[in-house]
Amino acid sequence: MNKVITLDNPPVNALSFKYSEKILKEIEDAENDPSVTSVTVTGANGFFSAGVDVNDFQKDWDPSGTTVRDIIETIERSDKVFVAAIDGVALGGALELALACDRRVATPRSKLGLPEIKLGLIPGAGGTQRLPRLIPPQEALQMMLKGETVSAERALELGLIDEVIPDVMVSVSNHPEHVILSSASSVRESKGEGPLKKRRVSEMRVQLPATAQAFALPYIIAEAHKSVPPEENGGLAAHKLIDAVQAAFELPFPRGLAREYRLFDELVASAPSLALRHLFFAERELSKIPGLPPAEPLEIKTAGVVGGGTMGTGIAITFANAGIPVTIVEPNADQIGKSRQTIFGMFMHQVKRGRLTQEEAWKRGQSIAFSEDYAALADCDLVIEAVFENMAVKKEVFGKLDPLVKPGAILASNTSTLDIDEMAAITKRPEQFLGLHFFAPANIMKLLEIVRGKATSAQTLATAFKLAKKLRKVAVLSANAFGFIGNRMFFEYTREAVALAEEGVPPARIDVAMKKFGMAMGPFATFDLSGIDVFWHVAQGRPDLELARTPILDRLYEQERLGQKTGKGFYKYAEGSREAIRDKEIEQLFAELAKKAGVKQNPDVSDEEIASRIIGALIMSGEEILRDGVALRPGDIDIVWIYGYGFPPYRGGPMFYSQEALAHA
Ligand code: 3H9
Repeated sequence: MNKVITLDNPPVNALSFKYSEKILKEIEDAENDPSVTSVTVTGANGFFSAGVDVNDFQKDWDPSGTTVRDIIETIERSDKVFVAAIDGVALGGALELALACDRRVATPRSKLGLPEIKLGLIPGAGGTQRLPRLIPPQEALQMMLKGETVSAERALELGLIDEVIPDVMVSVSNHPEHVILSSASSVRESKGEGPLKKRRVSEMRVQLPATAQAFALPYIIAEAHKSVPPEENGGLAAHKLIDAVQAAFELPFPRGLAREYRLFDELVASAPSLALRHLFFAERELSKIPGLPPAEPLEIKTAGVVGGGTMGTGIAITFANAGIPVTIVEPNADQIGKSRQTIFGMFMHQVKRGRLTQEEAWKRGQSIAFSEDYAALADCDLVIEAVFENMAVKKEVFGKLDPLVKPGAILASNTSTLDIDEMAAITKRPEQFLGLHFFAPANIMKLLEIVRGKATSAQTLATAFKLAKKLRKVAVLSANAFGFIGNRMFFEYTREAVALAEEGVPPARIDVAMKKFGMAMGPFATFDLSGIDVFWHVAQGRPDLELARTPILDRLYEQERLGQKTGKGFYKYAEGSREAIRDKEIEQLFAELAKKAGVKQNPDVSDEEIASRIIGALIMSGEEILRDGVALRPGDIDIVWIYGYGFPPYRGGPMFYSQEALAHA
């Protein structure tokens, strides 16, 4: 008789300590029941399972209690045949459980992966030892290093599963026998013969590609180490993962497994993993808004964008990518031409890269329409304004839009600093008004700040969060305050960088120190990328801003040193190149300005001191934002800085970093 064991622990069937105990007991019962000859493990709630419950690591991870490892060891010892029947997501410890079974089958919609690296961990229930034995070892290594899922179809190609089965699993709980019959009858060794036999992955040998010689192993391992960041810069888990896979190549299974367990248990307590787990939970908190009454989100079926500049075009591409038809209103025919070209170029690039088929690219391109007339937006469910960052201009846009766009539709501004309420007041629908602050390039950057005006309704906010998910953005709620969360902090961050330059530290050195800290880009390189004029314009409107009081912005603006776009900013750029070249002129300019203002020179600071001053300013600003209620939680700020400003994820974001630093002070 076949016994079906269903993982059923809503929402995602996570294998917590407690739930693992229950499953272990079911498996032991099956083991002790002589009438049971085979066991099918499957999942309920539309998932196989998301793996081990990440909450368990937050407490004291105690592998001596019952974990998925015990379940797997029991399966491994059993003489009965185990089949993993996967429908939906099978991740982490759950896929490791499937790897310990004798057969694996999955429905076409299933996704399988070992994403532990994204939490700063490695697979810790045999995954690093079994996967390289089951599928080509280099594929196994890459799959675990990237932490990405594979489709059922790809899993079959790789040999990770034995068969893709149709939708039989969907009805598994109603017809438990059906699954094993279906899978068993279709996964026989040779069609139509005999019952399933044991086939333990742990007893297989790592299969090197036919061309590889014995010496290929050390080469593969050495190359892998070279391909990941250094241990101290976010690469800790990756290096440990490679060590564990090396053990799979070189050691007998039990010894390799012991090494994996040890490395995993070490990583659970490591600083990068704590930081990445903090971000995992922070990201899932984002849409939980305390005190907000529940509201049914509206469906956004069509969208409009006012302004066909870089930002408007990027926003339109984002909608097209999500399957939402979008109309760009742009009065300038030249600009329409440029926008069309950007869209065409971007989709062609995707086709060249093999990310989109020609047909799909064409379809997406066709879903972006252009018009010179606001009336084309009358039937849109949402219209986003992406015109010049100036209050008068924006008010004029909303003054025209509001009477034209159908009642009930949402109006949004893509402003990065301006007052949402002032714009909403122009319209007769302040409840359906909010800020949707995309980051440039809008079709690439994952961050979206949702800015809540004083009248923005719960339904409008719920719609924005739902839309963000569809657009594949990470949405963070901000109150309506100057610069919202990200840019307000960015001004403090850059002000401190400028202060250091005024004290005689070359901008290029400051950037190097910040990159060493882990920032994706230094502050001066960011100035040059965004355009000095952008900051200069913001400063004109906010003379109270400390950054606005530093004379350097005025001087650069006067000299038309606007950054990459003019070939000169805080760096020099060769014609057509984005490579920043250190520029002594800038250092002289800083020296002159400092002399005039009587700023004491102190160029001999260490890299650590540079980072600690700049990050310190960032943290102070974050604390202020929390006090003012602009951000809901420290974790929200962390997410903004990770996804919008290139803060290193392995440090958990500025607020988490400061909390950790305090804890260890
Ligand atoms: C591991 O397995 C270690 C082993 O190798 C070794 C052990 C010895 N734990 O994302 P969603 C919650 S490490 C706890 O909004 P979706 C999530 O917090 C683990 N909770 O939905 C949320 O809760 P709430 C390796 C989890 O449909 C709810 O489920 N596994 C876990 O967009 C819905 O989540 C991973 O890293 C979990 N493992 O996406 C998997 N997973 O409603 C990480 C989810 O209270 N998870 N929750 O806010 C995912 O990738 C996605 O959540 C998933 C669903 C694709 C499953």
